[in-house]
Amino acid sequence: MPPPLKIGITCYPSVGGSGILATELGSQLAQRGHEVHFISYEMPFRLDTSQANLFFHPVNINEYELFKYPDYTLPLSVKMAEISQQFGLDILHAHYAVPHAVAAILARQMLGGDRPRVITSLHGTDTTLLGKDPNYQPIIKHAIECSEGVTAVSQSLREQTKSTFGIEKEIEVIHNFFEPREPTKTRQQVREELGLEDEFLVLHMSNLRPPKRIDHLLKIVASSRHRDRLKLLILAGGNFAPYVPLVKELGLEKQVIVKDYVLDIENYLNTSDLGLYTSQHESFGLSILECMFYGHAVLTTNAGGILEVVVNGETGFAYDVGDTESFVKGLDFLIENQEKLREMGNAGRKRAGDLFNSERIVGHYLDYYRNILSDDESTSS
Ligand code: GMT
Repeated sequence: MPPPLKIGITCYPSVGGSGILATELGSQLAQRGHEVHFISYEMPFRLDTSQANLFFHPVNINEYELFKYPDYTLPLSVKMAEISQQFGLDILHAHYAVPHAVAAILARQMLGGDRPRVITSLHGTDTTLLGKDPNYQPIIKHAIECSEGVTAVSQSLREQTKSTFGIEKEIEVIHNFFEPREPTKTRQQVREELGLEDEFLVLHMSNLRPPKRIDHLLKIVASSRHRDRLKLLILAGGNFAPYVPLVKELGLEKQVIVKDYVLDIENYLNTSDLGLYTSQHESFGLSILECMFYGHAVLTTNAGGILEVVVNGETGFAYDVGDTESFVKGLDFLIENQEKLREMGNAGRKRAGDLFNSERIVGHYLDYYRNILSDDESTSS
C-alpha cells in the first residue's frame, strides 16, 4: 500500500463546476486517507471541513492605497508556499491556470526545491475565453508548460488547448465525476414546495453566465406546444435579474421558477423530468452529468466536450447551438413519449454510473499524481 499523499488544492470557491469538482475530489481523497489542504480566499461552496484529513487555509487579501486594484495572486502564492512548507505537501493541484497555477509555480520557485509538484487542471475558460486575450495568453501558456502535470476535463478541451496555445505538452484527459446523494425529501414534498401539480418539470442548473444562452433556454420553453403544462426550474448560481424582461416578454412568468444557490440539489434532481442545456461553450457540462446520474434524459447543445458525456439519440438529444426549432421538437417529442423519456433517462444513468463514477475518476487522479511524483524521483536520482 503506497503511503498517503499530502495535497494542496486551490479552486474558485464560488458556485461552478470546477469548484464543485475540486471540492468533491478533495473530499474523496481525504476519505481515502490522503491529507488535503484547500487554499483559497473563501471556503469552497459544499466543502465540509468537519471531515477527517481535510483542512481549509484562507488567503488574506489586504488593500493598499498604492494598488489601484487589489492583488490576489501574490498573497495566494505566499500562502501556498507557507502551507507547502508547513505540511510538507507533495502536490499543489491548481484548478485553473490563472491565477491558481501561476501562483503555485511562483510558490514552488520561492521554496527553491522541486516539491511540491504542480498539477494544473484545465476546466474550460483558461482556453476558451482567456486563451484568446493577449493579456493572458502568454501567462496561461507559461503556466501550462511549467506545470509538472496538466489535465483537461475532456478530449475536446485538450485539443482546443493544444491548438490555442500551440503547445506539445502532454495533457491527460480526466473526465469529471459526480457522487449522487440520497434525496432528503420525497418528490411529492418538493413538488408541493414548488407549487406544482402534475406539470412536466424541466431542470436547468448553471451560473447563468452569457455562454449558457439563457435566452435560448427561455425561447425553447416558450415555443413548446406544451408550455402550459411545463415548468422550467432554474437552480441559479448567478443573477437571474437580467433575464426577467425576457421572461415577461415571452409571457413565461407562470412557467419559470428560479431558486438561488441551492445546496440540496439532489432533492430537485430527483423531482425533475428532463434536463435542458443550451450552452454555447461547455468543456464538459458537470450539471448535465448530474441530471444523468438521477436518470434524466438531457436536451443539450453539442458544444465543446458535451458529446463525451451525452450520447446523442441514446441518453438525450444534442443540437447545434441556437437551433431552437430542433430543441422544441425534441422537447415536445419527449413530453409526448414518456417511454422514450424513461429509456433515455435509464441509459443516461447507466452511462454516468459506468464512466463517471468517483471510484474510477478519483482513482485516475491518484494514479496521475503518483506518476508525476515518480517522474520527480527518477529525475532527481
Ligand atoms: O461555466 C461554468 O459552468 C463554470 C465553469 C467553472 O469553472 O466552474 O465550468 C467549467 O468547468 C466545469 C467543470 O469541469 C465544466 O463542467 C464546464 O463545462 C466548464 N464550463 C465551460 O467550459 C463554459
